[in-house]
Amino acid sequence: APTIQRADYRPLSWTVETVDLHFRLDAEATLVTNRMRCVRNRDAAEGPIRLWGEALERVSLTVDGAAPTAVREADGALEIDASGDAVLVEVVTRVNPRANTTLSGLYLSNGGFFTQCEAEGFRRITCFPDRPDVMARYTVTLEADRAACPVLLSNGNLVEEGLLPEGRHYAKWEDPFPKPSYLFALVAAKLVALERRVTTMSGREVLLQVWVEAGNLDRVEHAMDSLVHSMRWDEESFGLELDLDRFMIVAVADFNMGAMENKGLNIFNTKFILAKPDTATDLDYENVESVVAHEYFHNWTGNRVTCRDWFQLTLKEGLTVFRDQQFSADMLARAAGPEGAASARAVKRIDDVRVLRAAQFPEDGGPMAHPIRPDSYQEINNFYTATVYEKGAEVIRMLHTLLGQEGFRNGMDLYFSYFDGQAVTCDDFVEVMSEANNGFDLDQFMRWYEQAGTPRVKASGVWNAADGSYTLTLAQSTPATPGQHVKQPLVIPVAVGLIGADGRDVALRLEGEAQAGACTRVLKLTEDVQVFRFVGVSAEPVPSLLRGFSAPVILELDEDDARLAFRMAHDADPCNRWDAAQRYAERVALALAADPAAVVPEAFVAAFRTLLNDGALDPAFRAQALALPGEAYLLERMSPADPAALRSALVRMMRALGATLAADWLEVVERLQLAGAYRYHPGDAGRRALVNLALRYLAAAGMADGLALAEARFADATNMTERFGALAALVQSTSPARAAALQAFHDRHRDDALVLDKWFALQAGAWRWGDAAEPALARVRVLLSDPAFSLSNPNKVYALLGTFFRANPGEFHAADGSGHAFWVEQVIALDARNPQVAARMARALENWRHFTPALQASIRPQLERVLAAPGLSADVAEIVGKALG
Ligand code: BAL
Ligand code: ZN
Repeated sequence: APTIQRADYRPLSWTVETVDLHFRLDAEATLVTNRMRCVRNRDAAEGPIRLWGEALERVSLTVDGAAPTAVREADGALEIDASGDAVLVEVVTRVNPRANTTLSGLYLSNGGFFTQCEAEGFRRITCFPDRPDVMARYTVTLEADRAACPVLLSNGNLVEEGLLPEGRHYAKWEDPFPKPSYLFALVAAKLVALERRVTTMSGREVLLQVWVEAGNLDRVEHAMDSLVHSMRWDEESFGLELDLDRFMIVAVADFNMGAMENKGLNIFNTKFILAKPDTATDLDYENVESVVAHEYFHNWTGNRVTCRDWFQLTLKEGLTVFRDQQFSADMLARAAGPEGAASARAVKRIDDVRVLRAAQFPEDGGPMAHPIRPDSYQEINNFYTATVYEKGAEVIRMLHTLLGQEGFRNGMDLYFSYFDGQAVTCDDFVEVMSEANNGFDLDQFMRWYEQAGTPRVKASGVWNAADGSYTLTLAQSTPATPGQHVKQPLVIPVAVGLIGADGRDVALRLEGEAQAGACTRVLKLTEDVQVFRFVGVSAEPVPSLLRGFSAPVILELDEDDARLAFRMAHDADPCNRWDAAQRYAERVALALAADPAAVVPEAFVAAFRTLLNDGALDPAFRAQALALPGEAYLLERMSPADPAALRSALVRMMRALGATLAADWLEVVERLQLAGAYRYHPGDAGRRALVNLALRYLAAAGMADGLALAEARFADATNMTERFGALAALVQSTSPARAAALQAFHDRHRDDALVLDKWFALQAGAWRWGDAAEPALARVRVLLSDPAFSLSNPNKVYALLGTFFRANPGEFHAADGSGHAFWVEQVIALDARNPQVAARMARALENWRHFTPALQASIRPQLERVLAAPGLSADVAEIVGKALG
């Protein structure tokens, strides 16, 4: 596929003012009549009207009612010569929703019609200048069989509905706001809604609806609450109000992404809507809340102000992820109450950092490395990445840190006042942030948008007893990434604290300052190397750097084990306290991986025990700090990456920590186990998380008491968090109860697709705990033929194959290459149905060059096989081509 360059952006010669769409919905032959008023763009070079179309049959095309005089096909688009300043183009297309297995464009799910248009799905429905800089007003008429599709929805307001002959009916919708085509949506299905009426900050009454299949109506309350909370939060935090009279969310079981922010008609993967205690875990509840918020927040950051082109994706995604992270932190803090608020925020921050390290750091270190604002792509669907989203959010967070809460808010206000209703760029955003803050210099900061790769900050500190000074030297560098060999220094906010021997923070005073100030301060690293001198430091301090993970960098600091243990016990910054535990665990894991005879050091177990038994610490925090670092992250830190050796190390660590601390873990279970009805609350969730972790360690170590507890808890659990936690502990052990528990879980939830996803994922992710244990691949192959499994449903694919490929490296990279051969089979089978999903699975091997020579030798021919497969999609070709490139 051709490579598209950011630098090649040109405005279109013709844009669209209004679109009048008529759908005659039919499962195999839907007729789409599109009447659009095209207007000449005076700001662009002269040229033809350009309309993209894909996977559709063009039935007719007229311009001002007549056959156009000149029509050509060029670069996949129709080019129509037109004269004057405005013309009416009518194009009629026929599409086949049933045959559309890509889930992009118009497709069927369980007999209903749904759409997904971001990024380029609208062109699979009708011919259109399908780019985000074409913002038009839409009127949509849907016509369908009344019995099969009693509910007909589209963007905006319902203006008309009625009956038609032959059992059909119609509905007409009007969206008052101009929007890009990627925000178009329709739903025609058999659904029911939970409704709520709320009043916005300006006193308007609005109707909120969450639409689901009738059998799911008992699990939408939490999504509705989340929506109401999101609305309030955006009003209070940013002064942003819902701008429509009606806001709809629809849940669908077949969906490529998590959810989609279509104007006034969000469409969601059921996974991020449906939640009730018996079927959803605390994590599911949390995810529902944050995804509902994310999509709702897009109404302003994405929809009212949108992206000029797809290279600007982080303009809306990074900003909206930042907003949903702030929202979740506020919600958790509020629920935790004044005493628990700080810890609840920290736990959320740690979660976000964990995701960034597990998903984004490896991306930044591999063949797909790209700046948050990429310079080129072959297939835009491949760029809905952890870099654009999560690192993008970190970049916004740094702006927030540099400008302060108020400065950031002023920038946001100015952003909306300048750009409401427009399609803009990341430069526009950063410039307005500067303008709203007295011209705050953000020129160098823009490099965060330009450079790929995770920067390293190397820190060293020297305490001088003679003059009581502490000199901190910070040096930054960013490794070369594909196509980008030379890197410039970035603006890196480094939040710093100095911990005294008593474990308390020292009040900081930089040389030249009159008096000491706060205990944490943000140093601005802008050069390759910079020296900061603190004075009035009477004893040698322990530095705590990058507090709150103040920048998306890798901090390199020489710390011995004793220092890490000290920070695990005393760092006042919870993020860094967690990080100290992670660093210590990483060190032990890598040492064990390098030496099969090595044992887990006693000092490490002791440091772990101190944290575990620190009753002053929030259980949620302890659960975070005592969980071993993720395998994906550790593999990235290992050179060469050896998944089998790492797995063996982690097994030994789990067993040692489980066995040596058995009494402590058992006490945790005893003390923290909850009775009473389930409620989704951060305090309760933290306790459940720590108890589940305790069971994991005990079961891994094969402790009889622990296994008995897990079995009992599995049998008696009154909610999914506990039931699934206990099941996971049993599955990750040699317990003979394992198989029966899996079967019981399956039987109990056999009709629940989302719960079965958990069942698939648990087995695909299982480690091998005994010599006799079945390899995960053998189990995955069996499950592929399970009647509940389907390659057509993305959730199933992510649960079974995604978990095996991405979350079970110790098994996937089996030395005999069986996992890699299986990967080829599955990627090719998926690609024929759904290239977006296939490409996500394909990414599981992109960092193959980090692996041992033996694994590289096993993987390379498999990548080559995929690349040579006939009819390979552009999506997978880009991933595999770059991996081999
Ligand atoms: N815009 C695609 C889904 C999301 O990021 O909200
Ligand atoms: Zn988004």
